[in-house]
Amino acid sequence: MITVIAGGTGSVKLVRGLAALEKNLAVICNVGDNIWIQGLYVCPDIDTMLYGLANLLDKKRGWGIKNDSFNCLDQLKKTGASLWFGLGDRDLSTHLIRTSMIKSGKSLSQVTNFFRKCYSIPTQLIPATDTEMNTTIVTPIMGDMHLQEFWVKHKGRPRVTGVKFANAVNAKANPAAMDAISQSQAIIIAPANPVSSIGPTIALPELRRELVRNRHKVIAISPLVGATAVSGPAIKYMRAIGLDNSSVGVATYYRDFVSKFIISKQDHDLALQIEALGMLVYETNTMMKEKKDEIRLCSHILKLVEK
Ligand code: FO1
Repeated sequence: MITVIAGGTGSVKLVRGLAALEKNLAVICNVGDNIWIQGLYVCPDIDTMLYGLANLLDKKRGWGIKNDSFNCLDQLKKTGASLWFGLGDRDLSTHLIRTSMIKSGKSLSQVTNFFRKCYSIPTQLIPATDTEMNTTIVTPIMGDMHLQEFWVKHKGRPRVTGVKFANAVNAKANPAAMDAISQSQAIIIAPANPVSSIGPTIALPELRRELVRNRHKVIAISPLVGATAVSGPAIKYMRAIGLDNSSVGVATYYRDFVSKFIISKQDHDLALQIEALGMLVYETNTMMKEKKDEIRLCSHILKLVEK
């Protein structure tokens, strides 16, 4: 069994590639970007994974359902609601069902498994925790705000001086995630925003301890090529928490629990600095533009697992 620790869009590509090569796959999903909007519980990274694996994802946007419309949102705006979060009409069906299941006492794990079965997805999808927690962005001028407020409402513009994972210390790691880590042949950290996509999961104390215990099995792929993030505000968050804005910064963030680190060939010059953190470094083409790139990178990763 292979377990992936995942975030949103970039992670879907990796999981799709791995799923094509390995049947027994589990994905531990980020829950830090979950948010209540208009009384609905929205779980963007879980949904991106569900839609991506069900071939429903709007690949251009990287979130939501392809060919979706926004009539409900437009109508809500006509009633004066301040709606800065783009909930599509089809996507809304997920949030409506999820919210009613959660309100009737089901856990996020049960709800996620329900959707997984609806879409006939063989990969196990495990929310990192069933406890509600969220990622807070610290800005010096506008104060603390939810990650979605920072990224979507304020378009990622405010200066950032910190990132906090509210409630992570009190959140119980999902027992299924703990089992997946201990029983897997390898744990793969997807090439995702290290702070906002992977950060909330590794901030769960029990889960982090389990990763540290299994460090020899943990492989990470850097989401950076040079000082550029493949997408999103990774560099901004990394700087805010005092990390170097390069693959060395990502490796430093993961050093306690990662033993093999994959970087872009273009970052060859950083290999020695990363090795000095006690990791084996592998260089390859880490970009996944097309399906064949997903398979190529994942085959490379699986070869490292066999070593
Ligand atoms: N991202 C945006 O930039 N604008 C949106 O209006 C938006 C809506 C949205 C709705 C559902 C969903 O699952 C994701 C959505 N995202 C939107 C993406 C999301 O903000 C982030 O990119 C992820 O949380 C980070 O992985």
